[in-house]
Amino acid sequence: MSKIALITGITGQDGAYLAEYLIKKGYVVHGMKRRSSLFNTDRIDHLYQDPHKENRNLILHYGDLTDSMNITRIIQEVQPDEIYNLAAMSHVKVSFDTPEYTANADGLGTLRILEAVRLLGLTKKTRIYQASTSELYGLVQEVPQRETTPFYPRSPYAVAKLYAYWITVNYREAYGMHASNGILFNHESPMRGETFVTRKITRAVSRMVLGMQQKTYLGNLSAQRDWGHAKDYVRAMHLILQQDAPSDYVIATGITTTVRDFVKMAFAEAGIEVAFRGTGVDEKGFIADVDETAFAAAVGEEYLEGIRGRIGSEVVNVDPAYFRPTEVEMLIGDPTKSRTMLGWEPEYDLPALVKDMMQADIKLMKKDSFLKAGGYRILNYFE
Ligand code: NAP
Ligand code: G4F
Repeated sequence: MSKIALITGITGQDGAYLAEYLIKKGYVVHGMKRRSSLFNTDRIDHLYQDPHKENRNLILHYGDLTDSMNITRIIQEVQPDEIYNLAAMSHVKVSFDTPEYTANADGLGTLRILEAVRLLGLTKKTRIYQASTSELYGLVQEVPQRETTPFYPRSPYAVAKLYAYWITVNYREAYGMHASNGILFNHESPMRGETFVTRKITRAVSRMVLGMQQKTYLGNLSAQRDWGHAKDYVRAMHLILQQDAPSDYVIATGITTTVRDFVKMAFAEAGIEVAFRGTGVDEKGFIADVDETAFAAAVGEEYLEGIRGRIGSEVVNVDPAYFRPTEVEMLIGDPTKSRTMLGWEPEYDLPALVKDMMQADIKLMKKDSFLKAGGYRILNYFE
């Protein structure tokens, strides 16, 4: 018999990678997706199966974390062996604009799942993974951050996730449930949402090298993050639920990098050296040099003329609109427990992640006729 998994947030970055991973492992995967006026299944379309096909291994259900009746019905129908609760309003800056909704979905949503499993009598059958976050460490109390580091959340998102973390621990202790938190540090990929900083950068740099955009505006360039690849991190989620006993694990690379250095690395993928001058809101990034051989190999000879004319010009400005009311300045995780207890090792380091994202975005921008014609997907200015 195949194992049955239910993934909330299956249409998101992690949900898509996890669904693919579990299907390859022989699972039948059920996913919760939200009703939307536009298709929101781009990331899992390659896994989609016609509902008329028998023995499908991917089945989608309409649902929402804010609707407990809906959650209970889906869990009752699916009778999952494993639930991966990945759904969330996951953007830290947006959570300052939608604090109540964020608390409802990200905090209470987790309670609704735990309580449904308990009321349905599935506490012994169903294992639960809760998508906890390094944002819990916020104003960091220890460097690097490990499972025992005290939390100090710095956004409505992180505070909602703090509730979700502790209610997961509480249901584990109160009812003996196999419920675990993965405290995941930032993880990125070519499927990352376009308003998170890494993808915003790789998209913008790809457009700039192709002559489609002049510059990009960023917020806090000195923020430091421990960035890994989402493909590696979904393997850790699965490993956590395969352990005999539930527990909480930090999943991280152990290396931290500034946003500024991520910008330099993204441009370097296209053979371009970017330097920064000035400080604070007056800091500017500009093209210092171009390695034409590397540029031609990464981008294409036909774009060389355009980039030559841009040496010395500004490519990054700071816009305070992207600053957060309370910022998380630095995150760096200590993955010792996950390495020793789960045997988890990431395959991608940061240079490999940046390469993967840049190659995918250059390809995407080249083939997207809408973007090429000057169209631009509308981004909320404040995200
Ligand atoms: P993501 O790309 O933003 O995906 C979030 C998913 O949640 C999407 O499928 C979204 O649906 C769904 N969703 C949002 N609100 C919902 C609601 N009220 N009801 C049902 N579904 C809802 O996020 P991600 O990067 O894959 O992250 C997955 C989880 O890990 C999130 O809980 C996030 O907070 C957490 N996390 C992420 C990171 C990271 O670096 N990526 C690190 C630590 C923890 P739509 O597609 O319809 O929007
Ligand atoms: O890419 P970010 O928006 O990710 P953030 O805030 O770290 O949150 C992500 O990782 C968390 C794990 O720690 C997840 F729980 C959460 O769901 C999400 O996936 O911002 C990273 C850093 C921040 O310090 C931000 O201030 O980049 C800085 N930044 C600088 N300029 C920017 C920008 N962030 C965004 N989104 N846009 C900018 O223009």
